[in-house]
Amino acid sequence: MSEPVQTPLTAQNAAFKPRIFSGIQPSGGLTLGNYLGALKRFVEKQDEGIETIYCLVDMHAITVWQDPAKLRHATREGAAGFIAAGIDPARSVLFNQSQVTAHVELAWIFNCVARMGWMSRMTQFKDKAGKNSENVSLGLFAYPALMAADILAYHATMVPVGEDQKQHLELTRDIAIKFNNDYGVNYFPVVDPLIEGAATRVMSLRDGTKKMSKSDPSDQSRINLTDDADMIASKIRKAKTDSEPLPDSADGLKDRPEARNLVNIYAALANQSVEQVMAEYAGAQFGTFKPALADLAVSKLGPITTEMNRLMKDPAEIDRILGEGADRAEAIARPIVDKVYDITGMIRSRR
Ligand code: AQP
Repeated sequence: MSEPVQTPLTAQNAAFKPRIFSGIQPSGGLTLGNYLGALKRFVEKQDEGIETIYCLVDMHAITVWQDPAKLRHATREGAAGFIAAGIDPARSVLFNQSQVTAHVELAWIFNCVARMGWMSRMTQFKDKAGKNSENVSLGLFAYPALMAADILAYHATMVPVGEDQKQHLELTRDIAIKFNNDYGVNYFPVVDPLIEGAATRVMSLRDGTKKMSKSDPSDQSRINLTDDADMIASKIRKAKTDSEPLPDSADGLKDRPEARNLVNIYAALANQSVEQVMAEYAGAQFGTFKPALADLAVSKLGPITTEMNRLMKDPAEIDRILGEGADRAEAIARPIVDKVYDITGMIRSRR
C-alpha cells in the first residue's frame, strides 16, 4: 500500500468533518484505468480509517444511451468489482446513485447555481459531444452539476479521482463557493481533489495520447477487470510501443507516451515509484518488460476477477448490499439536502 497522502483541508472546511465521496459510472465494465485511478485508491482511503462513501453513478451513465439490461448488469458488476478490490460494505457506504433521490434534487438546485459559460468550458463535454453537440443529451451538458450534487449532498471534503476529473472538481468548488456567497452561508465545503499516485491517467494500449476508457470501441485499448490471464497477457503483448529500450530515468519517457504509460501502470500495480521501476528496467527491451508487466498485472488483477465472478453468482446479495448502502447514504444526505430547501426559500409544509 502506498504512503497515505495528507492533503490539507481548504481553510473554509474546518467546520466540516473529513469525509470522502467518489463514484464510478456503470457505463460498461471496470477498466484498469478505473482501478488504478480510482478504485485502488478508494480502498486505500477506506483503510486509512476516513469515512468513505462510494457510489455506482447510474444516473450519470444514462447521460449517454445505456441499454437497460446492460446497465443493470454493469451496476451489479461494478459493485462486485468494488467489493472484490477491497471495499468493505460494512466500513464504507456502497450504493447506486438512483436509490438516493437527494442527488437529483440537489443537482436541480445546482443547475440553477452553475452558469452556462462554466459548463461550456468542460473538456469532457467537448470530447464526448465532439461535432455532435446539438444532438447530445441535456444531461451530458449538466453532468458536472449532478457530480457536484453527488459530493456535496454528503458535505464530502475530499474526492479521490483520476486526472480527467480535475476540471469537474474545480467546477464543484465553484458551485459550492457561489451557493455559499449567493445565500450568505458557509453551508457547502470546498472540496479537495485527491489525484495521487503513478497512474492518475492510464492511457489506451493502442494510443498513448488517449485515455483508457470503458466506452472506447476497441476492446484491445483497455484491460477490463473481467479479462482472464491470457487476455491480459495478450493485450499487453500487443500494446503499442516504440522500438527503443527503456531509458534510465523518468525524464527519458517524456516524449514516449506509450512507453511512459506502461511504466506508469507497472509502478502503480507494484506500489513503486516510476524511478524505482526505471532503476530495475533501464536499458530493457519491451520483449523483456512486457512479459514482466503482464505477470504483475495478472498477479494483482487475477484475484479480483475471481472474486468478482464469485460475487456475480448471487445478484440478489449484491442488490441487498446496495440497498443497505443506500439506506445509510440517505440517512446522511437527507438532512443536508432538506436544509438546502430552507436556505433557498422553498416551503416544505408536508413534513
Ligand atoms: N484512464 C484512466 N486513468 C485514470 N483514472 C481513470 N478514471 C477513468 N478512466 C481513467 C477514473 O475512474 C473514475 C470513474 O470514472 P467514470 O467511470 O465515472 O468516468 P470516466 O472518467 O469518463 O471513465 P471512462 O472509463 O472513460 O468511462 P466512459 O467511457 O463511460 O466515459 C474517475 O475517478 C476517473 O477519473
